Amino acid sequence: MVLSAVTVCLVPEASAGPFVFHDDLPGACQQAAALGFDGIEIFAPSGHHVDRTELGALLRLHDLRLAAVGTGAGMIVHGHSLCDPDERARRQASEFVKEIIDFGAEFGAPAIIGSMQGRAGNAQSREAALARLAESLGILADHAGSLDQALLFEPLNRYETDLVRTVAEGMALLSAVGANNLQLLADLFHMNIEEADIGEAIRSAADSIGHVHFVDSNRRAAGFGHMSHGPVARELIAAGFPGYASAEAFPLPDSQAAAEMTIQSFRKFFPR
Ligand code: LER
Ligand code: MN
Repeated sequence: MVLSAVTVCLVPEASAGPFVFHDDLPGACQQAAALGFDGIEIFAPSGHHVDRTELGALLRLHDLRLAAVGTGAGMIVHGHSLCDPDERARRQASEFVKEIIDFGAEFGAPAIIGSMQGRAGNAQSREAALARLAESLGILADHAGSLDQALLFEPLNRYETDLVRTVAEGMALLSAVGANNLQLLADLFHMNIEEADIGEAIRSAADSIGHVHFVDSNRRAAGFGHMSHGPVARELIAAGFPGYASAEAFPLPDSQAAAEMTIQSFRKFFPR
């Protein structure tokens, strides 16, 4: 069964980012639960920012699960990257991610590597950057595995990275790393830019997809753009996808309306 989730951003530097709820974790939990979401996905400043006792109490109170935790604050706030040519900087990036993996694991949730993949840029060749990224991911997947967790890797569109942009490139990276708990995150916004056929891309990698960012063509809530979610849902359902379709979308026209449109679309495309 496909599960529903909605994002909550707690990173001030990402206050204009594509997250449905911002700042107010108790309020977000209350609204998510009232709309019937199965879980929340948290974008946190670090692995130590959220009070774990308080989060546990909120999740229990609202019967929600923690779907996943983002690591992008490492890049946005600290400039960390898992392909940094400087070994010490790369290790710091890994340490930052490890702390978020530990935080998520306490609640049974995987961490997401998206922007932390970094860019080759002019500092190194794409091949060298991909080799460094693969090495970092191997270390982090082992760490997540030691806590019985998956690790999610997210291809991004061309305006955000020059490393891994498509599901096919993501599959190649997974093969290079060779860790069976490393899975792909399929963000429909990035796929809408990079894939020739989003449904086909999902079918080609269905067994390796562990999480979906459920969103529309314009990065607004699913239902507020022109994406055809039908083929996406068909492929996920046909594959028996057991993970979350998590709304990583702008809070437009506001958080409540974005969350409502998301759950309405979710119920339409993933009926129970
Ligand atoms: C960034 O565009 C994104 O989609 C996030 O999920 C990655 O951290
Ligand atoms: Mn995403």
